[in-house]
Amino acid sequence: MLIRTHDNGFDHGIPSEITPRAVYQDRRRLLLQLAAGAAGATLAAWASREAMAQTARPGKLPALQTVRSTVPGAQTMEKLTDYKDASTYNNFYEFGTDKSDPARYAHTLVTSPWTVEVDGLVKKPGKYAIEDLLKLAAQEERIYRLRCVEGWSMVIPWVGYSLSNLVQKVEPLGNAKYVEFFTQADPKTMPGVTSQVLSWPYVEGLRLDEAMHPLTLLSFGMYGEVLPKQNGAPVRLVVPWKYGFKSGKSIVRIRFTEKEPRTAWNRAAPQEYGFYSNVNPDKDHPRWSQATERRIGEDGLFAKKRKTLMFNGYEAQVGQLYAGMDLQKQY
Ligand SMILES: Nc1nc2c(c(=O)[nH]1)N[C@H]1C(S)=C(S)[C@@H](COP(=O)(O)O)O[C@H]1N2
Ligand SMILES: [Mo]
Repeated sequence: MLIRTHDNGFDHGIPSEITPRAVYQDRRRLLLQLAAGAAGATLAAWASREAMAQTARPGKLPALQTVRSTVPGAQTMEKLTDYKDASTYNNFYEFGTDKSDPARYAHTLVTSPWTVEVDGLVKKPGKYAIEDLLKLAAQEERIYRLRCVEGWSMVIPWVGYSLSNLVQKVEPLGNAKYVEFFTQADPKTMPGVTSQVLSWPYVEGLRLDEAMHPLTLLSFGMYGEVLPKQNGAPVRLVVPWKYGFKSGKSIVRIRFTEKEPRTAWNRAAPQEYGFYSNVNPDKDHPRWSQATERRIGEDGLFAKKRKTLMFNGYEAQVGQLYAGMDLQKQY
């Protein structure tokens, strides 16, 4: 019965609101005991997922109503990264280059009112208030791995919907081949924007078919709540088969273009960061290997690192997007 109830993945809901704390803590203990006794890695994974589901929503920020995602690849049985790690170990250079800077300084970011402009090669350009964008499609919970180019990774229950919902709504013209994402760059509220470390605003890009892929998530939340500012509130991208830097935070404009966009990281170091930036254990960064990674919160600094998977483990879903391409040259 335990297995039947959870074999579709992560049943999130908002258990902390509907289940008294003592009840779910007891339930968690029972499930962990059960997992330990009955053994079997699969059952243990299920049980720990269940335990996580009972505690995942940290309860600090407004909750988001979600439905279970049916997109292939949007569920994983891996252990979730603790919310604390996911919200305190960040890259968001607009607030500084240290991993702890975003959690410390992002409180100054003003996320309301917020609008996202959609323009370029589309039939229906427009400006979306964040409230309207949020309601464009059902909010799904999707558990994605995100692997940073620096060699660490996390497993996060994101909330959002496929970017394709928005793309279809604005109707790209026939000559639109790429999508360019511009993020907020306000020196008054983002202290890092006065530094020279990148050219601002932070720009990212996807090929139109990548942007249309069902796994490409326009994300408004994580762990059942709206995004913390340090994770890219109020709206960011999550592209799970690409290195983390492709997942632009705090997006203000989405432009459809014919030409491949110049991205912020490609501008800063073209030898090191190509346009595609697909996770690829066989293509090293010029200064370090990409073959392994460290899972934040699980693999200690001295633990043997885990192997990085082609396309971050999403090869079955996205491999065909790159059929015939030389991934050593087009990285
Ligand atoms: N606007 C903006 N978006 C950004 C970045 C940034 O510096 N600025 N850093 C990227 C990098 S390098 C990573 S690894 C991820 C980290 O996302 P997380 O902090 O939510 O895990 O955000 C990406 N999005
Ligand atoms: Mo990154």
